[in-house]
Amino acid sequence: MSDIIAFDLGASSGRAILGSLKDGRIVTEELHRFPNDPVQAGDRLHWDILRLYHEIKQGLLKAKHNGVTPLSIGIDSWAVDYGLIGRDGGLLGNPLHYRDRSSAGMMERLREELTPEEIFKATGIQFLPFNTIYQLHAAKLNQSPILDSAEHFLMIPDLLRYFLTGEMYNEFSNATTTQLYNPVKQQWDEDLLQHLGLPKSWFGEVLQPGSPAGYLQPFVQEELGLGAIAVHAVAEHDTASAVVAVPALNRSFAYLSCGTWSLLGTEISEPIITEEAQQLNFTNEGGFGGTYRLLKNIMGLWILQECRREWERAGQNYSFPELVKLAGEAPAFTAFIEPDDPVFMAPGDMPSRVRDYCRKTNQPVPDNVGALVRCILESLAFKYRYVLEMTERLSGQQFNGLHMVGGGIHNTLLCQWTANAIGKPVWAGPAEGSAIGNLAVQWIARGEFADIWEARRVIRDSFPITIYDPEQGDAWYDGYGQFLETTALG
Ligand code: ADP
Ligand code: LRH
Repeated sequence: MSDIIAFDLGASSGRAILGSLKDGRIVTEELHRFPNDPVQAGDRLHWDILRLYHEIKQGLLKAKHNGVTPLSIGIDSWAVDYGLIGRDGGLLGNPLHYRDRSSAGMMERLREELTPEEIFKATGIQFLPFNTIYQLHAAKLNQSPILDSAEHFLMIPDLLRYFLTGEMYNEFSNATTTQLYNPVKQQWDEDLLQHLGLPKSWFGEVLQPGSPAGYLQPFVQEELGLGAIAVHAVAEHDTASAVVAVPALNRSFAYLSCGTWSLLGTEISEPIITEEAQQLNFTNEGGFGGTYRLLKNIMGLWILQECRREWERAGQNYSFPELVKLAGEAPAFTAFIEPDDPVFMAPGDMPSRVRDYCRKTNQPVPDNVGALVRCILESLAFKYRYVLEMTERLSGQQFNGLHMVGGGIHNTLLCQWTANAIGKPVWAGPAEGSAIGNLAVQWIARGEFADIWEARRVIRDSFPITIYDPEQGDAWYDGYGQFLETTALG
């Protein structure tokens, strides 16, 4: 009996995946999948946290109806976002979405008081305008009334785990993404908290991934008709879980976790907190077993998701496979964008923003859906090469290929174009990386796997990996030059 459940909440959708071990292999079954639709209310963009909690309970009920009693469950989600708990134990307000506009400009505001060197030295975390530190600074400056009643700070999976168990803990991998955690001192950075005027008492005990984190509390047991199921803190940052699931055979590997965001980097054993890392705006996010993820965020398939949403609003419905097909039929290398231009960060009319970018950079303006999608996907593939080369420089390693995990690997054109752009093979799989990494950490905690390397070997044997060898080398080499020039990255 090895049945356990991973709840994996991405920025675009969530799922409950049942995992079991049979004959030395992992077998997974999708119990439940649900959209994760943010809610704009007035001028605020929120996550629908109670809906997400409802969906987790639906997942548990579906397991029960299938006759499964899991031995353990774990939750992972996107990073940086949080909720505050008041003195009565209740959630204060609805957690904001990291794309909410209230944190815009806050990184710059805080830099007037603390230098980037000070913040990076304390945390090793990349400067992203929506990091928790800037969200909390915004709440302070806007005199958010919930700060007055708050007693505890919980990140999204901490919060959902708390709803299930009644116990409050902060999990390590997610805690590091706040840019408030000091990986050298291995604790919340008291100087930063003090500077921001945030009480230290809000920030609780930090659990390592793989730690026991309680049991379903009696209310939940009664409501769902279930017993006291064990809950584990897994690598609760979805990217941390995704990297656990990279089926690498040796310690030196590069990965691309490809979903709403594209996270490209390598796994290291000590954070690299140097001037060069700061200059290149790399991050050192905490992982399983004391590892760190040296990586950079790339805007990713978010741009395509938003295009699709905009076309849908205009009454044109395209599935992702249809969009990929149209891109494949469009002419190559006609226009590029810099995917990480801040103009692509906020939700909105993405096709117009892509066209405006091309117009402003004196490129042909993509005038149909296929051309526009091709422009986005080729630009992403080239940006992957750019960041892979930076990762090699910074980590002092040479990679002979790139592992891709996440829903983005269903986009076979993107996988092939990434191989073409980097001039090295892409090994794609598994698509449900975060959920599988979540399961793996629970099995390690339960003693089913000796360590992460055994888990990775079993993952490699259990899920198909598609190999994309680079093609059309000369054309993609020239295309990269064109990309660097038009995006001013060169
Ligand atoms: P997240 O966890 O961030 O919500 P996922 O890892 O689920 O994201 O990946 C979602 C993305 O994967 C979508 O935005 C889409 O671009 C891509 N994708 C998913 N399925 C397909 C498909 N069948 N064909 C092409 N792309 C796909
Ligand atoms: C990917 C992710 C990423 C964070 C972002 C907020 O889902 O967790 O690692 O930077 O969401």
